[in-house]
Amino acid sequence: MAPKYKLVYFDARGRAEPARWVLAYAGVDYEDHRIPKDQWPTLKSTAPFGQVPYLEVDGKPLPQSLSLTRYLARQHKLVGKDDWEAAQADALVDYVQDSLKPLMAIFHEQDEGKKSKLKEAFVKEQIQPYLQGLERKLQENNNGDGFFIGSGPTWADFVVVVALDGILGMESTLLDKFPKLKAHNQRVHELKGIKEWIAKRPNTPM
Ligand SMILES: N[C@@H](CCC(=O)N[C@@H](CS)C(=O)NCC(=O)O)C(=O)O
Repeated sequence: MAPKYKLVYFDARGRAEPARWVLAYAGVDYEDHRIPKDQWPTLKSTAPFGQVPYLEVDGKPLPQSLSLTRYLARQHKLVGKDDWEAAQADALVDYVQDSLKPLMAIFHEQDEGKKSKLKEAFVKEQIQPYLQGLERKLQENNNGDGFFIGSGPTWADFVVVVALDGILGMESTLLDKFPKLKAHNQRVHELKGIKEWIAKRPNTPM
């Protein structure tokens, strides 16, 4: 029997969105449970490691966004065709995490003037070498006209596109100098399951 999945997070895309894309692409039913922020203080102690997201599989909890997304991807054959491809996908996901490190400081900055300066430095400078790296990596496979690894999408494509979508929200011209990445972004958005999810998902700022 198919396992029963419940994905627990806040009412946001954030760290849960790549897992939602894996489930959407795989066509799997699940409960997309969104905790209202005001209920979090009472629920925090019930979450594994006191954090979200976590995934319940037949009632058993699995914490850590990347671990649970990788688990779902493995369950639904979205990690690549062998260990080498799976390692390539892992490396790409780690690279994306590196690229997002400056976002925490932006998120926590209270002073609006400083916040907008940090944002500008992020989109104009800090993220740029990572975009170049992603463009180059994409080009190494199928001339950049397919997906990052192998012949079809892996969860790493979803992690990249979800992250870039967040940054495109800060700067809409972000990918203009990266034609392969830009086309890849559209290609992933058009995938069956992903397209329908994006059309129906709750509209949240993050
Ligand atoms: N490394 C963890 C980080 C989880 C995390 O920082 N979660 C935040 C929301 S994005 C959270 O639970 N914040 C509330 C809290 O820590 O009380 C993951 O990737 O799942």
